[in-house]
Amino acid sequence: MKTATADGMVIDEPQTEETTAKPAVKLAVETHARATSVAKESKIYIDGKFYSEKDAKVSVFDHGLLYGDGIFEGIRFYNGRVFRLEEHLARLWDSARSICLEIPMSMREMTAALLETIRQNNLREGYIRLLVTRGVGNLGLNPEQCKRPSVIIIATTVTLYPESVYQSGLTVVTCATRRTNPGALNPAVKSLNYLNNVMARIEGSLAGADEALMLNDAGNVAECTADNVFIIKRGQIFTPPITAGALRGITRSVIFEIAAELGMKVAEADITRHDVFIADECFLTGTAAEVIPVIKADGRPIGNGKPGPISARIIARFRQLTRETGTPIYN
Ligand code: PXG
Repeated sequence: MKTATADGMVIDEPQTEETTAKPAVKLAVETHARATSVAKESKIYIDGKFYSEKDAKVSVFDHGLLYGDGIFEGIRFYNGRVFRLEEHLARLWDSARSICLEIPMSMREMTAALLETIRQNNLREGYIRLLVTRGVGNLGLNPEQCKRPSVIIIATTVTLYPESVYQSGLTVVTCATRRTNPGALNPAVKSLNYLNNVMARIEGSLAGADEALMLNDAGNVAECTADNVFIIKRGQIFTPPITAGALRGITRSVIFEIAAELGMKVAEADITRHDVFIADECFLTGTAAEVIPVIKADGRPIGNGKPGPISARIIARFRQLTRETGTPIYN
């Protein structure tokens, strides 16, 4: 059954018939209900319609799947408000322009679709994954065959790290996998091709670290696999410039604002591993990770090996901003 929303979007109602396959072996006694049996199915937006998780599918000929040809955003919402929505959409449109992809709706329509997706899922706190794929084409990589890009919006809950890690801090290692050279694929484009980051993430995990520090071709720090990097030395805050191969992180830009409020300035400067080793404090920023202290890099404790006081002040202010500002979802 289909219902139209106030925004004119069509929603596929969840099917009522039982579609789950019967288990091959039925347990004689169910001692307690499993979480999966009561978990609410999320509703996923694909090209103007909402689908249940099991029906939310894309074509195997979508170039997003075949070539990682597409773009995405990860966006958080807190306390019934979407945090920095305009900035995320502006970056999405920049990514699209850079790869010659035409987003098949206006920014206003995208905002309406995104807010409606959160409402459909009855969430006040969570994470949005917004994708625009090149769309369905043939097996050739030429995007001319792809007639229409697809828009997918997934709203879910998220806890990347437990609260204790924000208190105790993360460990990082430098990985051998270099951040892609901007001349090959510019890291400023938030594309669906994240294999470079995935490889770095695997290296970090194999080395037993929480995150991996990625260097650029010049050997300077670019960023971590899904987060920007900041260091603090003698009361001054530094972060690599975008030209070092860092994504223009939305959380990164919030740190610039918070620093100014605290009477500090963030210098965009090339940073080496040495600079990280001798830093007094270090923290990472990202939509999913938020602002999180780093206490060890390549086995060297940073500062006294504990999250630093300036990082703590920045984290506190960041949390306040996330709870008190943003685009309202309900009203
Ligand atoms: N660098 C890269 C490479 C990223 O992908 C950031 C920095 C931080 O940017 P924002 O705008 O979020 O402050 C990102 C963020 C995750 C995850 O699970 C995050 C990203 C992509 C994929 C997964 O944390 N993007």
